Amino acid sequence: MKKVIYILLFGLTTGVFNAQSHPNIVFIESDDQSNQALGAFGNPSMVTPNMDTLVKEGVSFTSAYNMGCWSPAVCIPSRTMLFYGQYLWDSQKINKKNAPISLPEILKEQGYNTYMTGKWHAMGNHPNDIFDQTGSILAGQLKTYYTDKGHATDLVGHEAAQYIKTYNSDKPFFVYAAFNAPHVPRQTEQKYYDLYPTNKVELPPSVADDSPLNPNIKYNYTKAPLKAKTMKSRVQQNNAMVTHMDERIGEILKALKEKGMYDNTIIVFMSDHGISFGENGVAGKVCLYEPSVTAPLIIKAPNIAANKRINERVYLQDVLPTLLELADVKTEANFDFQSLNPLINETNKARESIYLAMFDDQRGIISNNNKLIIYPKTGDVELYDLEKDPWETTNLKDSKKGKKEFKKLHKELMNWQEKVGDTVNLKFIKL
Ligand SMILES: [Ca+2]
Repeated sequence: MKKVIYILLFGLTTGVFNAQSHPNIVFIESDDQSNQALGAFGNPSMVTPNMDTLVKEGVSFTSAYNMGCWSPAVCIPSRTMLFYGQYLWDSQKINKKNAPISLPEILKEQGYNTYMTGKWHAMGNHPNDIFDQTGSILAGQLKTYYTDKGHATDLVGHEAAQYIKTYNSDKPFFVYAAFNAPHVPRQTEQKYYDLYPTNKVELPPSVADDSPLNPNIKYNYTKAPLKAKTMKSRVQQNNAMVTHMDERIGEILKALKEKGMYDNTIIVFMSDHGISFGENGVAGKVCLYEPSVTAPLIIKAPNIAANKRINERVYLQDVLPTLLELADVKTEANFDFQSLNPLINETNKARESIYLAMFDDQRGIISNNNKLIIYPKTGDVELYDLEKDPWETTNLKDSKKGKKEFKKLHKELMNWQEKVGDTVNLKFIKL
């Protein structure tokens, strides 16, 4: 104890704990990357050595959820929730005039230099108004990846790496590098496609060839009947885009190493949400099935566990308060999302349940590995045991277990509705 007090006093008197006491932060976000598109998350066919390194050296969350959407561009809700920390229902009210303080502004207040390059797709203020400096600001939906400054994936990687390599300030930095990859239009070089020949692509058991489209999903980006061949081709393109991006992530990590900053920088990697390639009759992302609604989340930071995998269910946007705590940044801003540090440090458990909502036509809840999906417009109900059936292939609604679980989950769903101000009528839904 004496030693701790001495270090604290020494720090105060010598000014060791000035602006330098906050670590640098590199926050890398990808676009529409599911958990299946990352090698270390359990897909050995993926070539993602740099993301795999982050998994090995950090804490990864294998069941991190995007709460949902009010827009078919699911990116917008996901990123708005991330930057302002409010749940879906308050986030959708955010505009330029009423925007709460955002992540880069909070860090700037604490003495950070803030920089972003890449995709911007959130409500509220323009990046030029909330970051000190910006590189190329890219659209939410690119018409083509081939810009006049090169491939968008290369551009974002090069710009982020360049910012780090040429950084020359006593202040800590926050770099937000937002790749458009692997979002459509999926365009990359042949050498990346060649890594994933379509005859080697394996689709999960929830993809049925020549199957009808899921009637409850409005935004379904394929023709009926759904073809396995088409889905394999999309998976190939998607995975090629991810490997290309992984190389650029490697460039960013290399820049940190060359500056001697790698070990003392907080590095976050996440995607805004996942995507479905035919699972449960869906090609797209506006649904509550696991491949679409979950995405990778990895945090590597000084003084936290390495190679730790947390399977408990969290929200992707829980990373906001987590990151601020890890950087020892104090703020008076209130967040709906919760810090993951108690879970990382094993001092507390995850939430009792995860609530999910897409427009007014899909609601979901997951508790104790049981997942209920309700489609209020049709009254359809699906119930899955995610432990035994992670691909959601067997609807348990007519089983004894299903009937019992429905009551509990339905009640929990209504509790969440009250808490967040969700007015969609679910009372009439029965089994
Ligand atoms: Ca997205």
